[in-house]
Amino acid sequence: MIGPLGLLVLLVVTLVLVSVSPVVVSGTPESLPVDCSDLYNDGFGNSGVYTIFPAGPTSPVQVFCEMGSMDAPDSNKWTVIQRRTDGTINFYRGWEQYKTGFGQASSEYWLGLENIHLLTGKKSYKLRVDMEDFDGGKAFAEYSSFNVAPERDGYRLTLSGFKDGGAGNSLDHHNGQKFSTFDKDQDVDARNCAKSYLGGWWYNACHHANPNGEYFRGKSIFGLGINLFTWKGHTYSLKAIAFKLSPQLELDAKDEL
Ligand SMILES: [Ca+2]
Repeated sequence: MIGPLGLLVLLVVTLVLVSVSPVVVSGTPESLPVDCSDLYNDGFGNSGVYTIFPAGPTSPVQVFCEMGSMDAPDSNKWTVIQRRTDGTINFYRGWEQYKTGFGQASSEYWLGLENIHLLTGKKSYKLRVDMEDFDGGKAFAEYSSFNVAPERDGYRLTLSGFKDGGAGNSLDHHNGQKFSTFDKDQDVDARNCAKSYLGGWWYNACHHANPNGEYFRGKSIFGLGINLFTWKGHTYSLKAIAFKLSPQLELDAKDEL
């Protein structure tokens, strides 16, 4: 027979088992950070390089997170998917590289089409594109919605909700296009746009924006540089450009009403 002491021991053991079991369950794929917003909510408040898991536990990938300032805790937490700053990384690469990603999260990189596609499938994102010229000028463009389709649909780009930060709507020309590289021509032009303009991009016929073009310093040959037609035209290559995603917030939805 179990006496009162035995019952107490049994109760304590049961309570310990019940309270311990959720700890064992944590660490499941659902709890891994998908983007920088998740990391911020997990207590990581500083901007910098972090590991995220847009494709699940077996596929960690490094990104740069812009967490904003401590003074504005409700500001957007940006996951950088593309960044050019100084020309140290070669962006004239083939399909496999654009699919899986390349470069360094601490400097210049491309997150990879598969990762970007998986991200935009997990949450609804807005896109911000920040850019800078060689005279200290800055501009941006924002889109309230950004989506990249699966590879079987050519990683097709869908954008909407343009908001002008002085850079103009150059990306509109690329809305609805498939992604092209020099070894996979999916553009609508008779030429191979990626070969003609030295990048990998959602080329149309061919571009109003060439963020993955050759890194020149300012004035350069038509269309070959990091161009943004509606800001600096086709013969000026930008000093810096970055594409970043942040989850659509309820706050933004209210703002737009
Ligand atoms: Ca073509």
